Amino acid sequence: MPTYDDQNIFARILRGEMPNDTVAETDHTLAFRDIRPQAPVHILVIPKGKYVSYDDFAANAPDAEIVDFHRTLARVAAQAGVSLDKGKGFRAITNAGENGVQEVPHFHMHILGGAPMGRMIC
Ligand code: D5M
Repeated sequence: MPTYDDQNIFARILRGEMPNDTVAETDHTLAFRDIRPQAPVHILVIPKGKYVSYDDFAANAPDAEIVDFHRTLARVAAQAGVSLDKGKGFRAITNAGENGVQEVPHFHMHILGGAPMGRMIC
């Protein structure tokens, strides 16, 4: 697992060093709008803990942080009007590492919705 880089942009957001458009916050999780939206709704959900990628988070985060992360993601999707009970659905994805084309090395999931996403290649 790569070493966590304290200077990555999401670490700076969590330290309050960078502005962001927060939509939800809990003790363990922060959700904010993506600065380069690729869909009408494009929100990033990140743990406050220092996890490089999905596999780091899933293997090493305490259960309470993992549960809070997923509950927050679902709540944010509902608040944004894209959950199945409020809207027409969404895509939740994470990019990990070089082949996943992960730009920011702090684990995050993208919520994408508000329009049909198109079929994925697999
Ligand atoms: O995607 C990283 C995502 O993070 C990409 O969609 C742009 C977004 N990004 C980068 N900097 C910011 C700031 N400052 N605020 C909000 N969103 C940001 P990935 O390829 O999954 O690592």
